[in-house]
Amino acid sequence: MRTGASTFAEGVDLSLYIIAGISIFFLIGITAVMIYFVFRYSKKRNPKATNIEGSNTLEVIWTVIPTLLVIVMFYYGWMGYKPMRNVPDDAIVIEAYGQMWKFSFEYPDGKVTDSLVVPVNRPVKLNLNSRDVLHSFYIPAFRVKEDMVPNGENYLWFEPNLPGRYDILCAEYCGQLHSYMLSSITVVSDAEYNSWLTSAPSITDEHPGLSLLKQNACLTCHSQDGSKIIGPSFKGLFGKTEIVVTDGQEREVTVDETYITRSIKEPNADIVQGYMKGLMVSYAEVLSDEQIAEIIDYIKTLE
Ligand SMILES: [Cu+2]
Repeated sequence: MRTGASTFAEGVDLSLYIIAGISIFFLIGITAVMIYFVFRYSKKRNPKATNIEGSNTLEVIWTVIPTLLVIVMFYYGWMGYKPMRNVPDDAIVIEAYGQMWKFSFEYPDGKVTDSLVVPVNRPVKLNLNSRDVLHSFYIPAFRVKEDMVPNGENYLWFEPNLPGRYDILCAEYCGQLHSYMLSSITVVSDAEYNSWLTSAPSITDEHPGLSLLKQNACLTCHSQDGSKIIGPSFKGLFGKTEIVVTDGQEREVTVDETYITRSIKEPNADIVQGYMKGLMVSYAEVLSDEQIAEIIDYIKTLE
């Protein structure tokens, strides 16, 4: 039976089936014996309680058998896990970044993307980085999951063996929009991979302001098409008149450079009517003034 889409799938699934099998066997066995005892030794059938003295034979049996079983579970678990920590030397190395709330990837040639494309039957190593809090990088179809630790180093690798498109998820609750942390990995032939590498646009070919919005996951909360997500849309924002709440007082502002800059650096100073306070953190330390200028320049184009 074919399971999963990487060379790890077989080992991981085998250990899952063995552990689940043993657990189900004991769940059914223990429940059955328990129900039998309830009837067989009820007060009606067994009015006088029996005093049972110890039994060495039984003690040995229920010590030795479970010990052997947990050793079996450990063995298969270990055999499934061990190859995951030994990266082949010829693996393609890609930097993977997690941040609230998106993933991004940097290929060896500097190409930056928000989803992965990899060739089939080739080992791929991902260096896992976090730009803010703990995230967990999870590709269910490949049976791999590892934490992305801020200021820490971690990695995972896999060898996809079935072309297709698979989900990438964050498996560690990382804040309000954790469930928006979705990406995908597409497994293609060697030839398709090479042409994708050279032809598909990198995020770096875009307007630098848009790249910054993507890299900093701004677009998770601010749409570009006028739809309302968590924060106001960027569409038609520049030059617009907004009613904002400042220190509990409503006031009217015209969206200009100063207003956008302040909203990026002190997002909770002015809250646009109809939106919630406290959902955005300050980007004063993250974005330089030049970068903020690029973003504003890009927002101006969204009429
Ligand atoms: Cu996350």
